[in-house]
Amino acid sequence: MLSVLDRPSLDSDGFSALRERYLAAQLSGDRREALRLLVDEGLLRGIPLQDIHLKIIQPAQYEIGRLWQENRISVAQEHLATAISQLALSHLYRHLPRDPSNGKVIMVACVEGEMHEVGARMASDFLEMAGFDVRFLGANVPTAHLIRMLREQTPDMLALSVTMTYHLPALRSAITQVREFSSQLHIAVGGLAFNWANGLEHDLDVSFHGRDARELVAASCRILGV
Ligand code: B12
Repeated sequence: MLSVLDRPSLDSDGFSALRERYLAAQLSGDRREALRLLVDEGLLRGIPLQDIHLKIIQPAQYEIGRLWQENRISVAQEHLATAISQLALSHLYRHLPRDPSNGKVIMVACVEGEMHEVGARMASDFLEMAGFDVRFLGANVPTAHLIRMLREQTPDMLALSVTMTYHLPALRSAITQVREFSSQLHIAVGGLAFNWANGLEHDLDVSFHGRDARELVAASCRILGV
């Protein structure tokens, strides 16, 4: 059976045109236009939600990062643009197509100190589309409180997100403390930091490392046998 994550979509030219217009709306701070593009010209024209996430919002956010790094936009403009993507994700959340529930619970958190939460949030939405029950804890989760929550409501898998390489010690510490609590709990790790720390995943006591939300879903299905 086809999953909701396998539907056909636009060609690459169609995506880049829509992405450019979305980015322009973000940069001008036009929330209405940004949402109109994603909903009226995306969703309602049959573009699958996972493509809106991975081929429009994610690359637009990366482009915002590039413009910021090159000092072509200010921190304030980055905040404005990111707030629009957060609004869009909230709005699109209501429209997520969902496979039937598979009964498995996945907890998703950014490690202590990590403020980049958009990727973890997107990964959470993808897991939900695939039928997982998700507990999304957001940015900067103190490790002691993460462990406390794991004790209170142990999930089938924990997914940890890290963007800044200087948060990798926090990731290692979180994994060590989770292992003291349970040597069996599946742990998935991901986020941009792994692009800059090649091969690190082999050195960690985890079940899976992945580059994007789609890979996380595939691995979660495999590891949890659904
Ligand atoms: C928005 C943003 C911020 C916002 C974040 C707000 C928020 N609520 O999330 C704020 C302003 C807080 C911020 C702060 C900083 N930022 Co910033 N930020 C960004 C920006 C522009 C976009 C991030 C984003 O939204 N990405 C979109 C999501 C969808 O992509 P993603 O995170 O990669 O997630 C995908 C995958 O990685 C994966 N994934 C993610 N998590 C997980 C988990 C698992 C288990 C798996 C399998 C997969 C997975 O799946 C996701 C979906 O496909 C990036 C640019 C970039 N290239 O990412 C810079 C960027 C990451 N930031 C950067 C920097 C330098 C900083 C600061 C240090 C700036 C400063 N001087 O203060 C601080 C650090 C803050 C901190 N303590 O963490 C640099 C990092 C450069 C580097 N090499 O280290 C970047 C790359 C910008 C740049 N080009 O210079 N930032």
